Amino acid sequence: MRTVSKLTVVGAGAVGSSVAYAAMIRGAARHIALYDIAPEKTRAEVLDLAHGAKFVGATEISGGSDIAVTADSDVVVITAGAKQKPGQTRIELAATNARIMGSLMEQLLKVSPDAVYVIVSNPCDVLTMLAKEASGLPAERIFASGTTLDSSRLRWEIARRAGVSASSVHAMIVGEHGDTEFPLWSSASIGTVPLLDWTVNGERVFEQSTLDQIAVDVRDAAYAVIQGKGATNYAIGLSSTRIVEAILNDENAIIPVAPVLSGIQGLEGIALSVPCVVNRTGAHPIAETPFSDHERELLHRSAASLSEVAAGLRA
Ligand code: 6V0
Repeated sequence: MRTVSKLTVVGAGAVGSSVAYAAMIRGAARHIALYDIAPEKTRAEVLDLAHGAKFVGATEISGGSDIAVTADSDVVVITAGAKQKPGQTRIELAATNARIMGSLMEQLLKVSPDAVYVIVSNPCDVLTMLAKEASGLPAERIFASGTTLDSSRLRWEIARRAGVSASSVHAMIVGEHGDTEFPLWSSASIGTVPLLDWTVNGERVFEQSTLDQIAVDVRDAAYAVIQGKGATNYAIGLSSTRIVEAILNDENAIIPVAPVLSGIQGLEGIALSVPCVVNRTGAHPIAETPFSDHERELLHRSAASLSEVAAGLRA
C-alpha cells in the first residue's frame, strides 16, 4: 500500500507556486508536484523550491509539463488559468477558465482517479459546478476553495479592531467567492463572546456601520491587492494549504469551502461556500449551520447570481 501523501498543484503561476511553497514549508504533503503547460517556468519554479529542501522537512518536489507528473495524487489543487485583470470581475473570467478546466479535468482524472480536487481558479464556484458535471465525481470530492481566503481576511479585520488573535475570532464569509459573498454575523463570536457584545475600553466596537464596512472591505480585498501588485498569492497559498492539510490528515476540520450543494438551506445543484467538515473523503456541508432569515435570503441571492453565470456558460 502506498503511504506517501502526494499533492499536485496545477498551474505554476503566482498562486500555484505560492500554494506549493506554503505546502512545502508547512510539511503538508510528503510529495509535492507542480504541473503547468509552460515548461520553462515550471522547471524554474520546481528548481527554486527544491533548492530550499535543506530548510524544511522531508518533502519531495517534482514537476513539469507532462500530465504524467500528476499521477497518483491524493489531492489536486487547480490554480491554472487566466487571472483577474485590474477592474475585471471574477465572473468575467468564467468563459476562458471554463474552457481550460474542461480539458484539464479529463486529463487529470485519467491519472489520479481517486484524488480529492480543490478548485482555486476563478470563478471557483462556477468552475466547480461545471467540473463536477463534466467529471461525474461525487460532490464531496470536487469543491472550490471558496470563501476560505475571504474568511481569513474577515477574521483579520475583526481581530485587529478587537485586539485579539485572528485564531480567536470565530466568523465566516459564505456564499459566492466574489461580489455576492457575505459574513454570517448572526453566529460570529470572539472567544465565547458574541461579536456585537465585544468592547474595547468599555465601548462596543462592532456597531452596524463597522460591520457593513468590514463586509465591503473583505469583499473588495482582492481588488485592492491586485491593483497594487497584479495578483494575490501569499494568503491564497496559505489558505489552500490549510484545506490540503485537513484532507491529507483526515482532520474533520470545519472550513468554508464550496462543493455542489444538495439540500443545504434549500439549495440544489449550486456550488457555494458554507461551513463544511473537511476530511480525507472531501468536503461535507454542515446542515445544522444557523442562518438568520436575512442571511438565508443573501445566500439564495448569491446562488441565483451564480446559476445565471453557469447557465450562460452551458448555453
Ligand atoms: P498566473 O500567474 O497567470 O498563473 C496561471 C498559470 O496557469 C500560468 O502559469 C499558466 O501557464 C497556467 N495554465 C494555463 N492553462 C493551463 C493548463 N491548461 N494546464 C496547466 N496550467 C495552465 O495566475 P495566478 O496564479 O495569479 O492566478 C491563477 C488563478 O487563481 C486565477 O484564475 C485567479 O483568479 C485565481 N485566484 C483564486 C483565488 C481564490 O481565492 N479562489 C485567489 C487568488 C487567485
